[in-house]
Amino acid sequence: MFNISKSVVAVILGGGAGTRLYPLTSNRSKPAVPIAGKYRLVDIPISNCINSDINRMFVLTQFNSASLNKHIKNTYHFSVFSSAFVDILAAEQTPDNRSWFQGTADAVRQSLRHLQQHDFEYVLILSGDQLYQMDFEEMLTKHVDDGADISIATIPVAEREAPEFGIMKTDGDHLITSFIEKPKKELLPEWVSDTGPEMAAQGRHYLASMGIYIFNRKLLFDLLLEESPDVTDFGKEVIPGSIEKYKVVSYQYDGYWTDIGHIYSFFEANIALTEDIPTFNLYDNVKTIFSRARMLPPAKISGTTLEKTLISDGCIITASRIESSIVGIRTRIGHGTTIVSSYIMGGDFYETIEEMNRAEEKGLPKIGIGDRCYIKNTIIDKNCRIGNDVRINGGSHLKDVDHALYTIKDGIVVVKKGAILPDGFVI
Ligand code: ADQ
Ligand code: ADP
Repeated sequence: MFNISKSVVAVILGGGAGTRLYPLTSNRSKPAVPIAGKYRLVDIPISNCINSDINRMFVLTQFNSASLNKHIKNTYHFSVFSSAFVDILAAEQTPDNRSWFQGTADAVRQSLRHLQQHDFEYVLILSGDQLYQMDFEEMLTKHVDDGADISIATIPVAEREAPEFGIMKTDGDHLITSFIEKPKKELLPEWVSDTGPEMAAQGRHYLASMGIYIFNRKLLFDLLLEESPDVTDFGKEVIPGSIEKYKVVSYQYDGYWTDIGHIYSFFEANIALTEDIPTFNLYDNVKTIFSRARMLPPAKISGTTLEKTLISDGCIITASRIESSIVGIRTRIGHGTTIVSSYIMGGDFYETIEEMNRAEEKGLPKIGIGDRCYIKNTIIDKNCRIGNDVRINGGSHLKDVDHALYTIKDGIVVVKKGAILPDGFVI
């Protein structure tokens, strides 16, 4: 029997060029993007690892933002007696490599010289932009029992989503027999699988890769350094190229899992947390989502009707109504304001009364959201100053745009970090 904490090292893919979550990633690396009011994206894979007893983790990121560093440094403190760590590996120029990570496999290849200093038998490769709670120990046990070289976590998906994923077919023993990365819609009929009666009843006939892989140590090093030193991507090259040569096995997962790598899916997954019984459970006694323990005061709310809303620590709210929304740490919201289906990320600090008065003298709104505003289908990044009587009515009637203060993508308005929207501003 293996000891999971001693035999596994996890590598979390923290993002490429970062265009998909733009503008949330214009000032910070993707793993540092705030989610669910008080967490960061990277807390999800890290928490899944910790809850699975995997406690040596590398976070690979294209650039090393101050907020990511600070978050990791202030959050994940392990005992001096354990070998646990979370290390950020940012793409770096070295004498023999002058480029950024060219893709997921290239990112892992460049991290191998850091990995090789540790003792382990298996590498767990994870995406940094997915919302799920998964027990990796179960996946690893199956990997070992099957005598697999590579295991891929898979989930049944419907026809509409299938073209966004790597789709595979397996034999009766879950051995992957063929794999296609992001198939065109017209090819889908050839890729139908038996996903079980429950999944089939939901129309989920395609077995998709979750982008979660277990590799045997030696194979990963041999593959990326000797056999295919030029491949750059797991989904496009490494996985399809390994099916014939190695024992590549599917681990089918039937729980909740969603990709949050695009503004719309990120928005939807956050708002879904406000449901009465959300599919992603933050309120679990065992599968804790870890994040930074901040010494923030309780939220203070006055005269506000709250419907299906998550309010984070340290907020000061006197709004009229907030509905199906997430309100992040230290958010201030003024009188008479209504917020519907929105994610307000909050603030990194409080302004003092003097600072607010000085800002007002200069005609600058306070940090937070002013009085009598109406905000719908919007993400407001941290430290924004939204004046009084501002109206932001996001929705599919709006065209995509990249404005200096905000963007609109798929009907979702994203107000950029630190943006100042003056009194009466309308989007
Ligand atoms: P995608 O998610 O489209 O498909 P990709 O863009 O390679 O694949 O991203 C995978 C993960 O790696 C993401 O978390 C991304 O942010 C990160 N990443 C991308 N480029 C990176 C780089 N250069 N450096 C560091 N991190 C990087 C993949 C698989 C599909 C599978 C889906 C499931 O290729 O087969 O179905 O994931 O979401
Ligand atoms: P979080 O609570 O979201 O984890 P961080 O502690 O990472 O926030 O970020 C707080 C940021 O706010 C830090 O970069 C800090 O320098 C900045 N900050 C704190 N107080 C002030 C202030 N009064 N004015 C401007 N920036 C501040």
